[in-house]
Amino acid sequence: MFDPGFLWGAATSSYQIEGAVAEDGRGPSIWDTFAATPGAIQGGDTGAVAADHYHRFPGDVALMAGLGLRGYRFSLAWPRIQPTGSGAVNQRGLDFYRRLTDTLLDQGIQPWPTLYHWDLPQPLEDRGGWPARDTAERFAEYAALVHEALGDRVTHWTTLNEPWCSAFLGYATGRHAPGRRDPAAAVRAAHHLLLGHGLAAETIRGDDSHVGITLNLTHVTPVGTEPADLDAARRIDGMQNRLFLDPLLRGAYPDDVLADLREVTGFGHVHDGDLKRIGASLDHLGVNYYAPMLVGGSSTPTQSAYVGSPLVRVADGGRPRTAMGWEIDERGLLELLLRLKDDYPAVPLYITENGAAFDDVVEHDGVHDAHRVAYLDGHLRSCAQAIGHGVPLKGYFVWSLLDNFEWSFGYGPRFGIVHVDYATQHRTPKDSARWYAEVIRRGGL
Ligand code: IFM
Repeated sequence: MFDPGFLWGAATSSYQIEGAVAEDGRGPSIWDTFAATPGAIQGGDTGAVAADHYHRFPGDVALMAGLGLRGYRFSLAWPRIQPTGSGAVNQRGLDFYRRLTDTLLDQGIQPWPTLYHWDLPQPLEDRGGWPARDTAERFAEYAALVHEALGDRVTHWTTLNEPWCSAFLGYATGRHAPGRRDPAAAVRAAHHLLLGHGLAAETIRGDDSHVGITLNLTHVTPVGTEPADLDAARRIDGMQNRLFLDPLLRGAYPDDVLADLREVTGFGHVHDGDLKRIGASLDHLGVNYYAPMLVGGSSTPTQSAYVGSPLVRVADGGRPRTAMGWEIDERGLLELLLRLKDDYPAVPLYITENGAAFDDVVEHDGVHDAHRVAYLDGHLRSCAQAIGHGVPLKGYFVWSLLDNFEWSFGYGPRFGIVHVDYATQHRTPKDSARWYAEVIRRGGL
């Protein structure tokens, strides 16, 4: 069961909702550049306007208060604060987040900021991006500036959102900004993201500042018992989960994953002392869970985000799917949470994203998104069960508060519990928003 202090929240990210990409001194990010690349984003969509949250945040915070949210997870756009990725602060950019934070606090909503949700300042990418060690140093400098400005109002900080995506979708498959296809660069990026997290944590942590990171984790099972299937499951679990969890919570990369990755690159970019810094950095861990993975061995090599493991295929588990094509399985969340408890040192856990895109229909009397209600209900039941088994789960943020820019899929998929009409920017709480408000009011299901 959920205790009275359980943090009930909703999440968004800067580039996905803010718009105002050229206002108040904001510099370009890799997502502005990528979105302007023909063919990169479905329908040629961009985040230029998005949900116009930059201008509409007071109304959006009022909406959150109306739903009874206790926490709001948002991200800060680094290029608003340091338009070129280094040097002096752009006060107007920082002021936006000051106003947002104050408005949240006025409504009794805990601000839960993420420092980096993928919008790297373009000038840093031009100097090498995350595959370059310097980007980790720049990130720590930026984190210190933000902490200095907001540290009196924020207690819980998240450094990075889903470094797996930044590294492997950004630098290996090219599906995300900056759109590079260089597996060795992706492996270096993964390490420098973790290092950036560790360095930032050193500057932020203190009596009143707790630091976490958000990882996109999954529950991996093999499709059969053949050695190739078992090896596929080991490899995918290694790349998706353990490549990040082990350095953060055990201070070392897993040997088997290092061996898999040696096909791709050496590890000269990992310097003495890096893992010590990364491994001493967490006060809490954010878990993003959407779907499980069923995998098997393959005889046909494929290029995927799982660099170093070409002989792996993703199998069909035969379950219903969301509009993203992701299989729905709340049991996977329970298994994942139990595994975190069993395999890693205890650290408070927060579900920092969980939710689903469905093909919502706007009717004359609202958006009756029963599929989303069922999805959220099932996953919250898994959370309750996990807590019953002793998992230190302290909060849950639904993804997402608002319909928003779903990266390379553009505005097609809708994850919000609040519908956004992009032509008018009118917000309509869906049935799921009303349902979630009631869950919060009751303190559980
Ligand atoms: O929209 C994204 C979010 O930015 C990161 N986690 C997954 C979500 C759904 O794809």
